Amino acid sequence: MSLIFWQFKISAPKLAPQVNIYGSVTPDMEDKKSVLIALGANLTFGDMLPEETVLRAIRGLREGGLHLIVCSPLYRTPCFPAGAGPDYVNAAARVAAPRGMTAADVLAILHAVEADFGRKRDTRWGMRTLDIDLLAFGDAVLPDLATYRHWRDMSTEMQVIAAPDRLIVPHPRMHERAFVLVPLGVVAPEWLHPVLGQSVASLLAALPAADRAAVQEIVGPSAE
Ligand code: A4P
Ligand code: MG
Repeated sequence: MSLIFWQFKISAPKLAPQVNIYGSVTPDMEDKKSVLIALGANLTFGDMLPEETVLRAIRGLREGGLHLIVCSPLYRTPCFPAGAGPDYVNAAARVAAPRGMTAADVLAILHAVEADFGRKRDTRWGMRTLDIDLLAFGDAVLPDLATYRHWRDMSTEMQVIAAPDRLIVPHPRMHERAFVLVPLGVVAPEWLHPVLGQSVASLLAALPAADRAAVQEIVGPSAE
């Protein structure tokens, strides 16, 4: 446990943003694409607190075959929609995928890690022990621009009841959420949204200041 927190502390932005904390990307890894991942949890899994679940899930990404390039600190964030449950713990990671791995392959790894941490899909936007979303797979727009726009432009009322039956990339709501963009701003501030044409840093700056301020970094215990 302390080792995981140590890794988390090393990756904290004040110390060393964009540091490759897990060694070099090997030649069989595709390093050019930004594969960006968001993690969130707001329910305990057994006696495991959401903080620990998220940290262990980040390690699970590696065990699933992804190479972790950098991860953000953990953040405590108010539940969206407001009042629908306890605060969340959120984080983001930038990973490299082995050459030839598709976005669907990456999503399958994310789902396997979610399952390891007791994820159940009962309610859309419901409370969860762990949610891992594929935010971006380089500059891919999947399955196509029209389908991406359909999900992005859906009314909030429809979003609550309708879940996509296929992978949509970039994640259709990533650009409007401080709980996604604040952690992502640490690991990939310059990534350009392939449809909106804006960087993570500029999407983040466009959010209401109150939304950004509500995302609070969690300071882990020291490694000593
Ligand atoms: N799916 C399609 N595209 C993707 C993608 N890019 N990444 C599919 C991940 N999954 C994708 O997802 C529903 C279906 O979308 C799945 O079949 C998946 O294969 P889900 O994870 O089962 O359901 P969900 O988590 O309710 O949907 P989603 O889209 O992940 O929800 P959101 O929009 O991420 O909202 N408040 C705070 N503070 N922090 C949070 O992290 N998260 C949510 C979930 C709500 N409120 C929150 C947070
Ligand atoms: Mg999800």
